[in-house]
Amino acid sequence: MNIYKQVQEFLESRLDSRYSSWAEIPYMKDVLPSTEIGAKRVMQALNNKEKIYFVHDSDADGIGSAAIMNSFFDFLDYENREHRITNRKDGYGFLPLHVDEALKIGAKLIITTDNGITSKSASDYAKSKNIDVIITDHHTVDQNTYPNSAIIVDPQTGGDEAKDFKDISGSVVAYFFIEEIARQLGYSRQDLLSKLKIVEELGLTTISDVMKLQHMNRLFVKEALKYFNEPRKPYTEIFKKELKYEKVVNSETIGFSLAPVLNAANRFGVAEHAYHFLNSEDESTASQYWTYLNHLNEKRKIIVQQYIDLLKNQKIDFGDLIYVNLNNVEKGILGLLANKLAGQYNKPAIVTCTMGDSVYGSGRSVGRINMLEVLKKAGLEAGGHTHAFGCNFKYKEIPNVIKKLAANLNELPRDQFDEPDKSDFKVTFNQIDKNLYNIIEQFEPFGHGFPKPVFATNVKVVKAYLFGKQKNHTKFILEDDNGDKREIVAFFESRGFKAGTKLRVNYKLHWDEWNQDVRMRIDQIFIKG
Ligand SMILES: [Mn+2]
Repeated sequence: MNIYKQVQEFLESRLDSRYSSWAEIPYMKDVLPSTEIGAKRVMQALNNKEKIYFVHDSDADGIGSAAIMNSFFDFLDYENREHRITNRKDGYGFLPLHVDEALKIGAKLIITTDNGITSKSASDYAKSKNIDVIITDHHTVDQNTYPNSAIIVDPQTGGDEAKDFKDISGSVVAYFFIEEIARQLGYSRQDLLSKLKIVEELGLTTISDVMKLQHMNRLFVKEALKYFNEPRKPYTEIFKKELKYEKVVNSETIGFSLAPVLNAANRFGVAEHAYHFLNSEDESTASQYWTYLNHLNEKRKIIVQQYIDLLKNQKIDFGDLIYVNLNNVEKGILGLLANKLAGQYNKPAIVTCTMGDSVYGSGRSVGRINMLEVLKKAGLEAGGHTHAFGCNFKYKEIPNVIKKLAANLNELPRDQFDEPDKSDFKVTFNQIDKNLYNIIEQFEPFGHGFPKPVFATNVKVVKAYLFGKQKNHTKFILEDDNGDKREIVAFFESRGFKAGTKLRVNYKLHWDEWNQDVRMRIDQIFIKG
């Protein structure tokens, strides 16, 4: 079988193509009955002209939900409402202080988006003050801690019939919720989608919250990309104009160039500005917010780099663990810093900050190491994922924790620290051409849960040189076993390779808009001697 056919069949077998049109997607009320109950409560609020207070999370998904809610209630001409984008400095998500704010403005109903499922105390407090709460969220939490005093519209709390709704962003949950309100008001899904310009946010948040690009999520991203490339809103117009080299907005552009900029505002406690950017009424406003958000994003990069420089003179390397505790640091920086350190040392990294007599932090793993298990084995409380997690412990326990974690990591087989080989096809350079790229392109969008195919080739280094402002990228001329030479780039690869070195390179194909040609971009390098 030729490579074209192999790649085609491979991608088809990986793809979950259900719900490729809106008509195929069930109504959320049919798989999660609380959707209908929550919407009825909103109908009551609309009829009685009650004040509604929205509490949105502060990351890109939270502000995407805010934009969706805003657009819907504007469409309904319902002005008796206020919103709050949570602030990381106050703690995570919906808190009792937001109930106090709701009381102050005389709200009778609170609706959360992209957060709230962990907010039992705030929800109970609202109940005690006769304020009803509707929680719309997509996070998971232990059933024992559900905020049962609220109406919970979170597919994660639903049964097996809701399983296809368990991998959607918080903004998509918010959309399906307003869709039910609209349905009760007599609007069909098609009516609503044609009246609200919100598909952009459904796709954007699917990418920014790293949801799997399978089944209905693919529809959201595809439709969003259509409108990102033919903008109908000031912010998408500005984003497209600001793209310098890429020209075309795709899932990678959104993931690498838009989502981090929106999240930068959150990290500095001014997520409200990201919300204003999405809601800009004209291009000049959108442009000003974009400049400001970009400035924050650059500032974030500089701060991370400053810490990296500062840490060069400190003891942070404890055998198989990188650990550092900082004081007076923006919490939003911890994960970014851990990520950078883990990459630099190729060891799991934890960065904490002091809070009273405890430390609170964020960590990143490397290779195949499941850090949640390593932490658990050391008797530590942790949450999150195997490779990106949060943890906390007592300040005085720091030396003990380092010792235990380093010892546990030291017991692991060494190959656990290496990335698994991600290649899908072993090829020679003559098999890589535009036709192959065209086949792959038909399966866009790619991303989490549906990655681009990875090609592997045995090569010899002809030439390798570092480039970029910080000289941290490598441009290679590589020769394969047939003697074919190709120029290939490896980003964030600064080891430096001598001519003649034998390697096995894993790479993905990209389209180069400038030169109208296929480019290879290296993901993994294995030295063969
Ligand atoms: Mn989210």
